[in-house]
Amino acid sequence: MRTLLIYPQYPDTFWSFKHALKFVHKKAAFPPLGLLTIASMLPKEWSLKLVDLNVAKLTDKDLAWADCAFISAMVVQRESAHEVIARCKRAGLKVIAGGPLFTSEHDQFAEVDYFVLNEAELTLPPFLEDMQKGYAKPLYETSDFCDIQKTPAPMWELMNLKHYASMSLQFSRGCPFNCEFCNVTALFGHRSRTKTAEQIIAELDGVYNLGWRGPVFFVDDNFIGNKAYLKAHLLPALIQWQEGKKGIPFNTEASVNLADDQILMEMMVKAGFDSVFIGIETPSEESLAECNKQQNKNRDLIECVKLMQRAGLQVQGGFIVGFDSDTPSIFQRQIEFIQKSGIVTAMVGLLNAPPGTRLYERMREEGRLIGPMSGDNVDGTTNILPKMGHQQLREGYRKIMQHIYSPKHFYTRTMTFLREYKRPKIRPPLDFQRLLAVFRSSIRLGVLGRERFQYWKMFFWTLFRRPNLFTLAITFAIYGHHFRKISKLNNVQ
Ligand code: B12
Repeated sequence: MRTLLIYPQYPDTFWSFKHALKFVHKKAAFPPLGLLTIASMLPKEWSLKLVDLNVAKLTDKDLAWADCAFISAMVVQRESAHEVIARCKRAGLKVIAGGPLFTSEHDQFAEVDYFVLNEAELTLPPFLEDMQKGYAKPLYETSDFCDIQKTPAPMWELMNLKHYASMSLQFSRGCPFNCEFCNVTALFGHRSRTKTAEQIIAELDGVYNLGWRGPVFFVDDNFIGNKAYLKAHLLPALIQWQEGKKGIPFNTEASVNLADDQILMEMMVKAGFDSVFIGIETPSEESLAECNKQQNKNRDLIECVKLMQRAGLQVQGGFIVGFDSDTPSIFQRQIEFIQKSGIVTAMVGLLNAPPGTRLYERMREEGRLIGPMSGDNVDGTTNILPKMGHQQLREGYRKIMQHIYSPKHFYTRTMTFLREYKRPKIRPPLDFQRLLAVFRSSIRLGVLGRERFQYWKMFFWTLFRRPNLFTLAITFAIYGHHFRKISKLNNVQ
């Protein structure tokens, strides 16, 4: 069976990093891990070709070669997914679709031949078995969660490493918490299911042996869901793996209670972690109570962020406005929080209700659902009727984005962070592309950009005061450029 594994194109969004990737001559931030993983579950005798539309074109030759196409996507890739499916069908291919987009809205894709939904570890084997017998059904789904200790390592060799800024791998799925707006527990369960340390080391060896020398993103819903296993097994194994190697920093996603555990933070940093994405959401205790974000309540969130930064972990933060308890003062409070915390990469969005969440059910009961989600939670849209009124919420949101991404405040915040941050020992190598990025940024941002004054101020400040963080500072300047472009595109700048 000649098989295409196709990943549709992302639109130009906050997380696409499109305007930042140009500086380092990369085409996409991460490879499509879901497709690489299912590739390892397909029969060994099949011929496979990966086409990630974010880094390459789907050619007529590809379509003429193939018998079938396996497609994976997130909601944000909806439009491109429709186009890809239509092309595959015109070329006479059988289309098999799975992954988050199709799991949440398969009824919108009439042209797909077979839906293999939820976790492929459970749904793909029965599909393949039925297909080989000649009577595959149109839909395979499950409400069970698989044992990821049986998940095979992704088939890294299918991708072209040089197009990506970071690699990704997955240690765990699921999250012990129960936030009202989050669909992680519905999709992946409450219990943190972990791979073994041996599996992760084998996966890391896989990318390392292919020649990867750059950052690796652990794409876990909550990396610290099983702290005991981390401390006893995974982190010691990672610390040992890093010995004698250069330039493989890690980053991940975790809950804010990471700040309570100094030993865990120290071990993570020693293992190579240099940044974590944390769902901070809001400085309002009422709104935290409303969405049941227990782990963020009754604590000094700024101090938690600083503790992590001082330990050597850059904190990237998710923020939400539009909770029922939010009053008009929330916008200024969010601005002050973000500026004070030194969270440079602040993902601020309007409250949305993803299907499958308790929030979605509540909004439906209250008659406040107004349509499907856009899939991009930083575009200033929402699928619910906010209590404060859409106009006021949108205006307040625009005020936050204008403030935190204006050159003056963005660079001030970056310097707040650089003052606090403990430089990690494990850093990506300063290769030719990164050096070129410094040069490109000095022209694009320092000469042509409207932030030229702030750019040079930070450039020299870092050079003299925090020289070890110089390339990180330049990376932030480039991110700022991307975030401003996206805000403009979303009409919130
Ligand atoms: C890494 C990640 C990203 C990366 C993307 C990397 C990439 N190239 O794919 C980044 C940081 C860019 C990202 C961004 C966003 N993400 Co994201 N992301 C994740 C995360 C944490 C891990 C994804 C992953 O690699 N998983 C590991 C692989 C092995 O799992 P998988 O892809 O799901 O594949 C499994 C199954 O789905 C299935 N499968 C997948 N594809 C296919 C295809 C076929 C044919 C078959 C049979 C089976 C199958 O089999 C696999 C094995 O079980 C997930 C949460 C999660 N735990 O999955 C969210 C998640 C995918 N993201 C989500 C969202 C909403 C976003 C954002 C909009 C913003 C946000 N809130 O994060 C942006 C949009 C992207 C953009 N460019 O604008 C949602 C998607 C919801 C949806 N229904 O689409 C998720 C599920 C998180 C959530 N809580 O809702 N994200």
